[in-house]
Amino acid sequence: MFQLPRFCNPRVLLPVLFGLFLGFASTSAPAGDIVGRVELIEKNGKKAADLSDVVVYVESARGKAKPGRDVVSMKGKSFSPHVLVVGTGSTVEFPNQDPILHNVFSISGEGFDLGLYKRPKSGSRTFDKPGVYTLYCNIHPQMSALVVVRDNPYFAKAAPDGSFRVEGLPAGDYKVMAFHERAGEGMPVAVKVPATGEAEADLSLDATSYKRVQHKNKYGKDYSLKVY
Ligand SMILES: [Cu+2]
Repeated sequence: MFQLPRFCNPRVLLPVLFGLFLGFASTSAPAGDIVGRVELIEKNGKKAADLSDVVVYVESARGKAKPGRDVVSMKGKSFSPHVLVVGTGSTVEFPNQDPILHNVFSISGEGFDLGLYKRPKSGSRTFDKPGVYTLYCNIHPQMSALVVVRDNPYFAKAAPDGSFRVEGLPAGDYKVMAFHERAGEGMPVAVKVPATGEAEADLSLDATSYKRVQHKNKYGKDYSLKVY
């Protein structure tokens, strides 16, 4: 009698096909990471010891940022985290964890004003446009925060030692840059990301010409001289 080859037997063939299917399903588009280290030269010419407020991001990259939800809390008359990086369309909550009133506002871009509230209330803002938003409190001049909004998903914050990893870029040529509030944006560094693995980039920021300027309140006036 005619016999089918053994691999046509469903008991053999089905597991093989299923295995192939799983293999394809787990194969996503090839992607590599950008890893490196950033340094920041302060006004006194010394290297900054804590780089955790540095944001690293990639220019000239396709791919839309995923909107997320993030939190910047107000505690002990301070915003935490001081620097946040998010994708366009993300909503940031600003819970007040202090028993005193705070008033988050920004004059960056269109500007916004969340008004006065205290614990346990919270306010929020959705950031639809890329950019760097400086946030203040209208009561406490010492309070400030930055929200960096990016329109592609390739960004990261540096670790305190300056190391960073931007994950999951399709293979290609990119420009990677760093930003810090005292230095602004540094010079872009060109990298070639492989289909798998890592590209390396070392970035440098210059804060030697930074001058601290006391910002105004939301009315464009000096803060009250009362010490808070
Ligand atoms: Cu405040």
